[in-house]
Amino acid sequence: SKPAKAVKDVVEAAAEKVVDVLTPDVPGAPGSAPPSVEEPTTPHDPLPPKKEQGTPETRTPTGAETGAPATANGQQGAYLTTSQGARLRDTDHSLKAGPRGPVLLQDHHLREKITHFDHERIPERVVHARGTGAHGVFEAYGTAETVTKAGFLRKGTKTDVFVRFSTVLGSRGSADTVRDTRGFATKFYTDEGTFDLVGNNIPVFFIQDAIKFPDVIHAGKPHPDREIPQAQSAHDTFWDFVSLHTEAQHHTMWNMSDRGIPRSYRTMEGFGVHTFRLVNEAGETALAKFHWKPKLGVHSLTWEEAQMISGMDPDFHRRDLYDAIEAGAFPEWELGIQVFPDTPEETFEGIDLLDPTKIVPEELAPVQPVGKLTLNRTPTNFFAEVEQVAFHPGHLPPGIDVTNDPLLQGRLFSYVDTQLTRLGGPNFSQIPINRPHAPVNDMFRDGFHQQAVHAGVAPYKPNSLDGGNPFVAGDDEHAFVDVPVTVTESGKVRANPVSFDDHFSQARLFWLSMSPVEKEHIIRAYTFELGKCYHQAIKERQLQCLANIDPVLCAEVATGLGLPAPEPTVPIADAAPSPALSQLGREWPGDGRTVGIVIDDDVDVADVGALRQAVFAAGMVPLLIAPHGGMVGDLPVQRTFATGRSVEFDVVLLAAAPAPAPDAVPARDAKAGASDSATVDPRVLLLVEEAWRHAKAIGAWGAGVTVLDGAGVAGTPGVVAGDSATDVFAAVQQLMAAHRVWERFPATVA
Ligand code: HDE
Repeated sequence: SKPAKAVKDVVEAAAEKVVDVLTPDVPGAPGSAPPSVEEPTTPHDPLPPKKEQGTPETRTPTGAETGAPATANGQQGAYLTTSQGARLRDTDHSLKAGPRGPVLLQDHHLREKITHFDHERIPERVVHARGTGAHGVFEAYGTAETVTKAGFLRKGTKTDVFVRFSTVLGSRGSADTVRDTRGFATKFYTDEGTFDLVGNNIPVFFIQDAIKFPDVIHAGKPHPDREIPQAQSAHDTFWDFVSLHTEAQHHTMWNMSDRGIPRSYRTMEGFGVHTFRLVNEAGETALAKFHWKPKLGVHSLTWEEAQMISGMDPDFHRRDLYDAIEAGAFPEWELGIQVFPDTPEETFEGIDLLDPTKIVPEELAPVQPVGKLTLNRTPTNFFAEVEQVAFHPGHLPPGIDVTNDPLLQGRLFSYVDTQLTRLGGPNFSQIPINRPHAPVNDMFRDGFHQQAVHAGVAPYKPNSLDGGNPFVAGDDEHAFVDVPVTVTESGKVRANPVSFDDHFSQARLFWLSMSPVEKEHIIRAYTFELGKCYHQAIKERQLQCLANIDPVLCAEVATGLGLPAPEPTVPIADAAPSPALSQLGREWPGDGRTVGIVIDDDVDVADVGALRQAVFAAGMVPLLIAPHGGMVGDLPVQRTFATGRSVEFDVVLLAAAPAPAPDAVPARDAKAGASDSATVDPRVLLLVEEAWRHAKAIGAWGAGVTVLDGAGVAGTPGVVAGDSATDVFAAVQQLMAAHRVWERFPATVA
């Protein structure tokens, strides 16, 4: 039989190998001549930069050109060298006292290589350790010119940017699709100095005062005894803290909503969170909040998808971002601002603008677009760019100033401080990714990892020896001006304004703004997370918080936990919903979406080939899934039934009904009553069932229609059976515009 023959082949091949080693005239055998394949000795040019990668920064920290050739990169010349540039003829063997002798201490190449390796790691970020980044450009519309003099917001100005996206809680190697807040940090290399907009994908924060940051992070990080769970909020210490420190309830509600599990970094909003103070040319001020609006809309995973992806492809978001950029589907966001009058109270419509646990609904203050961000280049080197990039909310250009938000004030200290340890000293702004694109003349000198060779003798002011250089700028020369805001006359206190005491009204506002299906997801998320807690008292205390936000929400979660729903202890707030907070009800472009197409050796190859082209033409990515790898006709197979899983695809199309393969692992029992299930490969049925459960559009034609019957999904909403691939894809595209087939989700609450 077939398998028996395969075993025989393997045994024979192994026997031949054994003989090879023992026969001296075989190359590589003991006593034989050295292998004839030698290391290439003809020099080749160093690796060229990847497609569309520009050259690295060739400016010194003072902004001057280094004189380095435009092609300068980390590897120069064709030969392997020591770090001092001496050419090497061997990096595979250490220097030994004879072939069988001990290794010699004098082997400076060995010691240099191993020592450098030993020190390759730097401390990961204490928060936001897991992330990824991309380069791009920001182009201003000019619409903000009346409120800020920031040069990069002047009409038509183009500014280089680097963006880093991240999760907050997990370690550097943790999974991308965990339930968490996402960081959205943008470095604008403006001509007037670098501006860092260090924001999140959630517009509010857990705490109102920076002094609580270590507390909330200690609570969210893994338990100190066993160091579990990794990158999760579903554990006792997190819910212990947020149920006691109730100002966290609004942010927590966002985390429990679909915002906590984005579909892609490309489909996330971003928020500056704090209120900033803008200053225009005339010196007039306004208060403002920053928003990033994704061109593709705000979309999320379902919880089951997110969990499955964590195992199947922990790098899902990282891969998605790079694949999209490298395929030319450049992600775009509009930067927008909500602008408020700068009044002494610093409130708008009764909302305290200094309280970072509050939003201002867009219905009250529209988000006005001021420019467009396009990410168009992936990093050349992850460590040099994504790991070493250092953001700081205090990196501000003229025209943008801070407010007294006590969270922002604390951040202004933290970000420089953390880089001293993480990047090893005070010269981190000289690392290429952190170098400003504006000239720098800061009179800072020396320190660890100093890269510059500063000239002159007088790094102090005033001086006469360096001719008085450098000079301070006047207002006309684009100086940064600290707005002379009046400071309170109440004296020093460790206290918050009274308005900061309202912890529930905006959590309720968010809840009331959700559609039924979004509410259902929130209920399930709370039920899951609290269900993972061991301490009864913590669950009860969080239920009390939910009772103070909304009795229906509380009752549903309490039922799921098998606990009684408590009565509210505060009056339920009278909150008006903000429809802009819901992710449903609009239509969005499908750029960069993944279309899984099930085929087998019996499909009409020309038909499927044409479909692939149509998918590409729609700006989406087709992936062919077949029983085996390699080719089907002239079609390249990208996934097999063994390597592909439903969660990789935004939509599943069926051109075939592949029969069960002898090696297929039965993924499920044949569904009772479903016809044809035994004739279709169970992995294809599983693919369709999962796609259906995750409310994805499904389409089939020809033989593929059989699969719909087998999976028991034929005729249900969002399942299209048609005569031709073209018709089915057109119908499915319409469904995709709404992101999901929402009616498939049960909704028990109105
Ligand atoms: Fe951060 N935060 N943060 N944070 N944060 C850091 O800086 C901190 C806060 C945010 O991709 C750290 O370089 C304090 C709010 C992002 O490199 C650290 C407080 C918001 C990133 C730090 C906050 C953020 C960080 C860790 C309370 C949204 C990733 C490594 C006052 C507006 C940046 C680092 C990147 C990173 C401190 C609160 C966003 C320790 C003390 C609010 C996106 O300095």
